[in-house]
Amino acid sequence: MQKYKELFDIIASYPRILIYGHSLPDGDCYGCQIGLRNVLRKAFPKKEIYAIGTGIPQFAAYFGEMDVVPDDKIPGSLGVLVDVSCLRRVEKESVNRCAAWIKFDHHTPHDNEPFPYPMALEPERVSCAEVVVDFCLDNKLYIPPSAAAAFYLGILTDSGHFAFHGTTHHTLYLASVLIKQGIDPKKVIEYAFYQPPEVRRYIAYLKKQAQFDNGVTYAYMKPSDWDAFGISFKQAGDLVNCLAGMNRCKVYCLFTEDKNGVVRVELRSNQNYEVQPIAASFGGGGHRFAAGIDYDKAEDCPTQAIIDACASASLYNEKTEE
Ligand SMILES: [Mn+2]
Repeated sequence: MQKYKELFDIIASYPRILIYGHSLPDGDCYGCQIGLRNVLRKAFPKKEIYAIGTGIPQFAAYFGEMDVVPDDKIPGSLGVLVDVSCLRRVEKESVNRCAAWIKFDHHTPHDNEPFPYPMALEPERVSCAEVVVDFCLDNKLYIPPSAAAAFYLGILTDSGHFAFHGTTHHTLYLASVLIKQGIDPKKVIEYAFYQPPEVRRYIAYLKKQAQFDNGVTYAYMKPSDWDAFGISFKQAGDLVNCLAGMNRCKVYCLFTEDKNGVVRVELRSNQNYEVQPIAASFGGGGHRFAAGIDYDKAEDCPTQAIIDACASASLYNEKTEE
């Protein structure tokens, strides 16, 4: 594909490549960063290629460590964004000091999240890892087993074990290509969906706190709620999918407040109600059926207004598109 070739040529023209992802990295973001780094290191052994950000520390021993890069290495580098819509949403602000930028992404585009640089943006994909793997295949790049495992992690987590809207025959095809590279799919699943006992205990509590109103399942969790279980803000905020099966709801949403007042809002629908326009109307973003909003201060989070907006979410009719 022409755009994959163009992105490859840009990567080929820089001596140093820095791969960035979004804040609170998930399996898709981390998997794309590690996977693309390991592919490019094989393709370009003379270049310096780094994955920058927090990654998922508890996965590092199996899938690979993130890199720490001295500040003076940033200028002159190509910044490659994966699974993130725009520079503002990148986890590490050093991205702003790169010489140029490209991205691989699958977020629904929005005017508030401009990216006026070369990119492969494919919002119909259930995971960004699929975009990156297709880029590798199209350019005939060797995918080492370490990269294949990381990409497989990305596909598995963003597709919810191949269950979410956007999973296609091509998703499964790419999964089979990755497995052929010599990965252990069972091991990747064990990592991807492992929940420590304290998280399982918190999930039981979270479900008890959840409310159901006007077709919306929701819970607002304060620091005292999750801290008592010995889990982190990120672990607590990642659990929106636990609310999915509780009621037959249009939309389910999880509000998680951090100790410093930050509120993370996650909106989902498994009944084809569009949540991305709702998130965007409150300054957030994401995908058609999975989106989020962040607030720096709890008092700025209009909890009831968000719940009300979810109650009047519109049903997506695929037939009217294309
Ligand atoms: Mn993703």
